[in-house]
Amino acid sequence: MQPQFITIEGGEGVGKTTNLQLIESLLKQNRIDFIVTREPGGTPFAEEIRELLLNKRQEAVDPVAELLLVFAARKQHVEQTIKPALASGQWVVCDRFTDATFAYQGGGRELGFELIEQINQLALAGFKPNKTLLLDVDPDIGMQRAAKRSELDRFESEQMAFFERVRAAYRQRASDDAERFMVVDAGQDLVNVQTDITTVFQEYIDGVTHD
Ligand code: Z5A
Repeated sequence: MQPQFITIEGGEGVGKTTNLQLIESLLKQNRIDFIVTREPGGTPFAEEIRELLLNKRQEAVDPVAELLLVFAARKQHVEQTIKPALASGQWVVCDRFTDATFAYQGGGRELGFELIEQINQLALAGFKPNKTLLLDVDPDIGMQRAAKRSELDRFESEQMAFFERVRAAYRQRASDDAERFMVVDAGQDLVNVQTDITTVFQEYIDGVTHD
């Protein structure tokens, strides 16, 4: 069985953190050895870049400068954490990856997909997840959830139009690569969201492990 690289994506307050725990328990039930990691971050160096990206600051951050920092962190993470884990036979579950860059920098910051694809090829040469769970929710609902949870970071402090563009870009990615994406309606009650995730995720695990 080929170790799988799985990512979880979605806008603010979609419930990635909440549902990661469910995914971890499904993998354990299926006796799969795995690590959980996140982006931006996943190594000490990349976690420092995460701080730079998320901290609120007076200075306006140029969108391309932000994009290059995201990929600097990602390259380090892929080489130091993700590829070694996969090579040792472990599955990797990652909270956000390159689809987030298409959504936030491509959509939210309006840099478009082409520039991101070019840098993606340069940095990662086509390396991408085997499966991606996209939790999709209306940004109004997501932001209400995120605001209840903690102080808003630099991204969460954006205007609603930014989050609408992020959502549209994620949905575009999902329709462009429908085989890789599992899309779940995360606007439902948590019980129903988790029922849907369990169904699609178990089906996916069965497909991979019974090949
Ligand atoms: N970023 C970027 O710009 N470009 C990139 O390439 C990458 C990232 C990789 C950090 O991400 C930021 O980096 C991110 C984009 C940018 N923007 N921001 N901010 P992050 O993943 O660390 O941050 P986040 O999006 O804020 O994720 P989070 O803090 O982990 O939130 P979440 O996982 O989506 O939600 P949650 O904490 O699980 O749930 C939020 C609350 O809602 C919580 O109280 C839950 O109990 C509740 N909840 C969850 N599901 C439900 C349902 N179904 N019903 C009701 N309530 C619910």
